[in-house]
Amino acid sequence: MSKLISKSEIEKFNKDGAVFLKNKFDIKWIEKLKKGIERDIKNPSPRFKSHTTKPNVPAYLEDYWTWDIVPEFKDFVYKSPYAEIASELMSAKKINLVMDNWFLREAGSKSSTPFHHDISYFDIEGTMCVLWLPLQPTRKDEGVAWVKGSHLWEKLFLRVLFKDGHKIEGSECLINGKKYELPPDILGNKEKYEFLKWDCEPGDCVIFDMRTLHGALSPSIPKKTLSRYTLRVAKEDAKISYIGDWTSYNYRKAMKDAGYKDGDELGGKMFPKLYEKIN
Ligand SMILES: O=C(O)CCC(=O)C(=O)O
Repeated sequence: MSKLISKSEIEKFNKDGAVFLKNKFDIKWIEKLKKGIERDIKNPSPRFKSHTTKPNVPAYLEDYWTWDIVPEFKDFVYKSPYAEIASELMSAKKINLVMDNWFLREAGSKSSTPFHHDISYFDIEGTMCVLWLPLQPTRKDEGVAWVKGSHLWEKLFLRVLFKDGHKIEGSECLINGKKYELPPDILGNKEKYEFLKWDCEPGDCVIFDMRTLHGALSPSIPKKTLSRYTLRVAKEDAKISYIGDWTSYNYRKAMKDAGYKDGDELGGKMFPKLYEKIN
């Protein structure tokens, strides 16, 4: 029986590929994550980057895989209600961490999020979901929009770089029997799709399926600096699955060095267990 979310929220997540959840996170978590971003910006990981190519203009910034170096993020990952909420949404017995990120669009930034789905960026397959947690009030046109139902298309798309220009990485290919295609031109064909987007107050969030396409739909330029924390987790069916070199990121080496092999279940240092259902 679900305790933290309703049956209709679970149905929406399964049917639409993204669900808006009102006021699920205490404001203390929001304040903590903002402090985490401030700390990270002062002392970023080697993965920190700006997606804005022009110098001296408001930027779109990101760091990722910092949960074990920023104490505020570690606290959120292990102690916030997210892992349990995710277990209810995905009917999971067990939840393991996949990866965290934060994104920050400085006031006036013209850089935006390309349409993509997260599944292609990870050497993991199985049932996974993503938390998108805005840390300031964020109007629906200032954030991200989700393509309703796109998690059920049974398609895998090549990854798109967030850097201005939104270059597609690699070319169509077949890996481990799976076809990776060019992503559809969502912005050029908006009338073909149904979009989901929500106004969010601090404490509200969107949780979406790892396969759901999402990106910035509107060219709206934020008047205030906006940031969000995102966190990917997996159900017990998830396994390590190294995909093509077109997705080679610097953490694949860390995964291989730590001994993760194709077909391994998630666990250990990089993908710790966050929640397990009792009985
Ligand atoms: O919030 C953003 O700016 C981008 C989030 C996103 O696309 C993701 O986490 O996959």
